[in-house]
Amino acid sequence: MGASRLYTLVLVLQPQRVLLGMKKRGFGAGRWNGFGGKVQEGETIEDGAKRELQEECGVTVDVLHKVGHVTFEFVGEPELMDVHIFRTDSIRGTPTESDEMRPQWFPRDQIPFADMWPDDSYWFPLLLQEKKFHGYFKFQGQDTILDYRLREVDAV
Ligand code: 8OG
Repeated sequence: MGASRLYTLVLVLQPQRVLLGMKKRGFGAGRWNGFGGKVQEGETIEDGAKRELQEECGVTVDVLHKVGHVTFEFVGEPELMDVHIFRTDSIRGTPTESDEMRPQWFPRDQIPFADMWPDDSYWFPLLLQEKKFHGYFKFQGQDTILDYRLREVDAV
């Protein structure tokens, strides 16, 4: 254990609503999520986050705020997933469906946790309160959390 791979995740949070996308294929298919993916060689984590947001729902963003860093371990998988989570409230363009994601706005009090990754129920409340956090979740398969740690931090 020890090797990890960098991923991004962007949540667009506005005063009354949150933008999520239904993942249409691949890892996490069938779940609502923010937008993101693997950081590519030669790009910064933040640039990777902006690129994925644009590729997956067709919108651009000037400023991203770092809000969280969560590490995922999947039993039997040698590589940890190191996910850097960002928030923004202002996007340019209209969210548009892509091959990977079908975007939809949700009222802040109607977030579809039952159809999201199970760890999101733990850290989304912190995100919605504009708090910053570090977390670790150990999964058995994609539905069962065996162990976790989550704490608020002053800086990500
Ligand atoms: O490239 P790909 O779409 O496979 O990248 C995975 C995306 O899913 C990336 O944005 C990180 C994100 N992601 C996980 N695990 C979890 C999770 O438990 N909760 C949420 N909300 N997102 C996750 O890889």
